[in-house]
Amino acid sequence: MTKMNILEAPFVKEMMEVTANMYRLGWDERNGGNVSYLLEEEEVANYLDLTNVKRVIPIPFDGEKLAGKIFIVTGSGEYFKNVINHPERTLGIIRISQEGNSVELLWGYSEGGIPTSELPSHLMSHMARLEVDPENRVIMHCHTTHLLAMTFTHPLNERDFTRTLWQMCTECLVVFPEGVGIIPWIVPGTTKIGEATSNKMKETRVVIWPHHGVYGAGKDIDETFGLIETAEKAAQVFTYVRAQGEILQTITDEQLAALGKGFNVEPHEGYLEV
Ligand code: 2HA
Ligand code: ZN
Repeated sequence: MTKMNILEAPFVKEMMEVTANMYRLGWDERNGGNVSYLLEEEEVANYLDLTNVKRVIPIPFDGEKLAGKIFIVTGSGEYFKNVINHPERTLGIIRISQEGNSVELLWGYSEGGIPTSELPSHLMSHMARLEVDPENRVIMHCHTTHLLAMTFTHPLNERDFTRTLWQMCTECLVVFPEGVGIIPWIVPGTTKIGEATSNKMKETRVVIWPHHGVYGAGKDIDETFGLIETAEKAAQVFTYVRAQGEILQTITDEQLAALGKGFNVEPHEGYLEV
């Protein structure tokens, strides 16, 4: 069967578009940020011969729970700025090996590249999210400017941080009723930060990396981007509010609770005083 052109595949186009948007918004300077997207085997088979493994790339952690699963992932060291013009070099389609200790390259990384240095955090987060939500397909990391800045000026406890974000824009509680998770500062790219991030991902789809950036999870690219965009917008408003001066009024806990009822979402237990 003749295969369709992979550069026309919706999942490749979505990766090109979302990385361009993230770059445009200033969230991904230089090689900052990474995205991984779980694909359906049948979908990929329309474009690629799945028996044609171009390279086998070892991974330094146990990915066995995801054996056989196929992801499109941004490449290590690549700039989001360049994905739109060089998808074949900057993106790769990988399949997790049966042993879970390597990935099989099916397409991309055309100049010898490898998956993002944050692959441990991505794959461990996929495992964690799939356990609580089988529909989860996307993990996204970026350096959202205002959320990052907030990790210097706001207490880093999850309840307070979540409450502040919820108060900054009415939409926030509806978009992330479970709140945001926050891990300690840890060296990026490590299995340790992957474990910390994925543990949080069992409870929240937004995980803040202090003084670094944010992780988001969702069922598709749009939803995950929208989630990060909403949290980042709240952090931007927080920045303006702080710069403008004294806070004279805010959304009350009663109003936040009413919002949850109105939109049929359950705010994180104990986060509202009502
Ligand atoms: O891949 O953002 O966290 C570059 C990074 C590391
Ligand atoms: Zn980063």
